[in-house]
Amino acid sequence: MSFSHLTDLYALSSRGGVRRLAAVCPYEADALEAIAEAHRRGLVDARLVGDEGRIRGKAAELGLDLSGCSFIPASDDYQAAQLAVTAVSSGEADLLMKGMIKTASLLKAVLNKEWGLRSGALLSHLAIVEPDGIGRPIGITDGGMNIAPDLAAKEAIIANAVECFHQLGVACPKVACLAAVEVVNPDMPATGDAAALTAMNRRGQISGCLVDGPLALDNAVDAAAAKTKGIDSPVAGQADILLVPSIEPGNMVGKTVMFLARKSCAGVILGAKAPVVMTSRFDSMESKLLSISLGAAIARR
Ligand code: COD
Repeated sequence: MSFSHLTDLYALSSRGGVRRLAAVCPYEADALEAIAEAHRRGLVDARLVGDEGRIRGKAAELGLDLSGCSFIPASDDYQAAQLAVTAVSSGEADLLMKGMIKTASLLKAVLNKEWGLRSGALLSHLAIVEPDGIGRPIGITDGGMNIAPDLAAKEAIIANAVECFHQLGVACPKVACLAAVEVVNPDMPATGDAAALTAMNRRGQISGCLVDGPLALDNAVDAAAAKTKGIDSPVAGQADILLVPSIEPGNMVGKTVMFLARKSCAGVILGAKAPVVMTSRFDSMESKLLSISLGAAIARR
């Protein structure tokens, strides 16, 4: 099964059986609908963690059948995060999902030293989109967790995204290190990091993928743009993964595809003991279902 389109995540997630999902504060309609649909499709068994009355009330309002889901009652967001994270770290659940709780609050619970999901690796966010005209899924990392990664953190962020693409069946993903230009400019630190990461890949320090940069967004994803600029690169025009210099451009590139081009997106935190499905309150039901599918596709039972 190849990963040629974002919707292939549905089939990829159904390999290897049902995964157990712990959802933190799933109070909004799209999240509950996505969980119910993932359950109906046999992708996940859901544990809904939070205010049980509020979850049941919302489900009744939406006419959703939650009879196959179990509940872990929690009195507030903090307790819900702790109970859900603990369910995953203790092996009772295979993946975590963010509902109506602040991103930073959930990530702090995930990073908790006693009961969190630290693995020893850097945790990072990966968003996968499929813009019109590109014809393949494109990963964007990290627009959701690491605020201003240094070179070592960027290496770890690439490793997480590459491992995820391997799990999805992409044997040697092409990683473009994005900047504003295609040459090293000492006044633009992202270009120096991109060149260093490229050299690290060529010397075998970063493996399992092809890395090149600095590349601007147009010539990273668009073969005609790369050709027009005369860029000789194994990645230009064919990138599967875009490494962004910091959280702001990463967040904006992902949200541009979602909110200006009106496309869906699958988002997940990688590098922890288990995947963390990360969606925003305003993401569509389809984005939430794709995100659950991505998490389930890479979760280990
Ligand atoms: N991977 C592994 N360990 C980490 C990571 C990481 N990415 N980040 C921090 N840690 C560890 C540190 O080593 C340390 O032991 C502990 O966690 C606390 O580190 P701090 O003090 O640097 O981090 P916090 O707790 O202040 O913040 C961590 C957050 C992830 C909450 C913070 O980086 C953050 O707010 N990121 C942005 C999240 C966000 O708002 N996203 C919105 C986009 S939708």
